[in-house]
Amino acid sequence: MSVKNNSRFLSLVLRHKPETIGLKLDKNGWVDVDVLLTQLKEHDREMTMLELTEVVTTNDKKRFEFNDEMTMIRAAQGHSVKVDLQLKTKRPPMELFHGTVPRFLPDIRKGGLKKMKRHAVHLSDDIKTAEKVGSRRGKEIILTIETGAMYADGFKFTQSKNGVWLVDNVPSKYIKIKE
Ligand code: HQG
Repeated sequence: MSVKNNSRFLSLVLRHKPETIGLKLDKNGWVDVDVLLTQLKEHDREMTMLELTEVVTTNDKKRFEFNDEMTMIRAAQGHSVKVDLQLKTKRPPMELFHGTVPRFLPDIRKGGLKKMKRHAVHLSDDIKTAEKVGSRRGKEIILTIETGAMYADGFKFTQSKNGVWLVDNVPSKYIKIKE
């Protein structure tokens, strides 16, 4: 199995469907590394510790993280299962970006950005990342979010270890749409 393939499968089990290989994430999203390797093997997705480490260190978006002792692993963000990542709230820059596609704009204009199936709305501090995120679904549109104003109004922001900014929702009044 290639590193990319392993990474995709880890995203599935560490963010969305741990039950696929009989795993249970703890309330903060962590899984014991030995248990993970055992369950992977039992479900014909065997990975060595070396291969697992390779996925964690080479992953383009640093999607996974080990604890300091490397006995536990979790996804850094992007979950659809309920987890509390226990991230500290943090003051965001004045503006952050979100990439989406035209077909979602009417609903976003009406109801703002919602977390949909994930645990939070994902924002980035660079336009390039937002372009990449949006272009997964079609011709991307970049939304500029007035996060400084949101922060002043009491919205809580966190930043995952891999740099993604997370917020529960973004009302439309803070969204500037460049078309
Ligand atoms: C849209 C991937 C209608 C939102 C990416 C987005 C990112 C609305 C989609 C990370 C809406 C949700 C996150 C509303 C938001 N009405 N549509 N009110 N509010 N939307 O995948 O930000 O490879 O959950 O614009 O690269 O696209 O998984 O979020 O298009 O980093 O690591 O609903 O996921 O990373 O889609 O992507 P998603 P996202 P990974």
